[in-house]
Amino acid sequence: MDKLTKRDGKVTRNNAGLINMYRTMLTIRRFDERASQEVRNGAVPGLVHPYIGQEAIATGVCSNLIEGDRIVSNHRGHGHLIAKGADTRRMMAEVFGKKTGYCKGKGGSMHIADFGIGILGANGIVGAGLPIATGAALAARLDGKGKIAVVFFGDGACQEGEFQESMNLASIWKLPLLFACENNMYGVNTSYTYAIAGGDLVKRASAYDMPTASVDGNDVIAVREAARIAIEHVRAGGGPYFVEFKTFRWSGHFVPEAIPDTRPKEEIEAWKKKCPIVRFMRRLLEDGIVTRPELQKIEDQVMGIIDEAVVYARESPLPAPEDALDDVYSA
Ligand SMILES: Cc1ncc(C[n+]2csc(CCOP(=O)(O)OP(=O)(O)O)c2C)c(N)n1
Ligand SMILES: [Mg+2]
Repeated sequence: MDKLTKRDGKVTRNNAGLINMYRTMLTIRRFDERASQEVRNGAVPGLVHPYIGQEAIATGVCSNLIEGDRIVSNHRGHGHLIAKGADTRRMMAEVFGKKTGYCKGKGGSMHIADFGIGILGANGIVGAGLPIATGAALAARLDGKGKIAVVFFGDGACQEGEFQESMNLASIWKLPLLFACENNMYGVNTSYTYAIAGGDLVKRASAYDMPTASVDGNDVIAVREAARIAIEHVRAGGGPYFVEFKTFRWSGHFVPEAIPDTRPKEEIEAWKKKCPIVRFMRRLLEDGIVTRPELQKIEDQVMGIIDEAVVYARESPLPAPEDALDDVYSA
């Protein structure tokens, strides 16, 4: 394996950038650990879909984005939002259903959006982000400023009609869109090997006449490199690109654990050994990018950010009953 300190192809492995990616991955992990804990403690109305185990994907992909690029997320969206720069205090407040949250406490975890920084929203409807991102990519093309859209979606979303429609339109119109498919092997408890005809998402995407790749989604450097190649193609006007990131979700489908997790225990344990954060931390240490005390400092900073977000969320007011019909589409 190449040392991270060397230049490899066009990837400039700048130390600050690498450390920043590590900090982002850790922030995502600690955010979702804490949000899950707060749900279990009863502090949160509703539920959360933890992104724990998949942190390398949002982090590696978003590290290639520039101002003005847009992302569309899904129900497992906290990681995408943090990697694109969302404010963790307003995110946590939304998870807590508080007035200071991104949707004034009326949307919850699955509806967080921040248009100002290009986050067009998480989404509770499986597959629904795909046509939104296709529209965003069309808008980017019409604007002519070289911006792109990225849509994050799971293996389960590939069985929705919106997947087929979006892939087709993006291809015939050559839209600047990256399809970032997070294949975490299951949709709830259904294995993708059962749910996907032909068993191969890349083959399916190729049929829409776009370039494809399939990479280890638990290796942030591999993710970043695959996304860099794809985004370069997309930004240059080459049309859409499909990348499958193979990964695994550590938790049950959502927290609280109302649905029994029937995935094989050995499979879960085997994937935990491929923890994207531990793997990246080892590389950073081995290649002399960080020292253990520096890692501890990052851990302390991240815990401080998460503690602050929880205090902010706890101390914020609930939305007022008289505001219930404001900011909603129909009443
Ligand atoms: C249209 C639609 N069908 C079903 C559901 C219920 N549901 C929520 S998440 C999910 C599984 C999605 O799997 P995948 O896309 O692989 O994402 P993952 O949860 O694995 O991250 C299902 C079936 C839904 N929210 N929307
Ligand atoms: Mg899945």
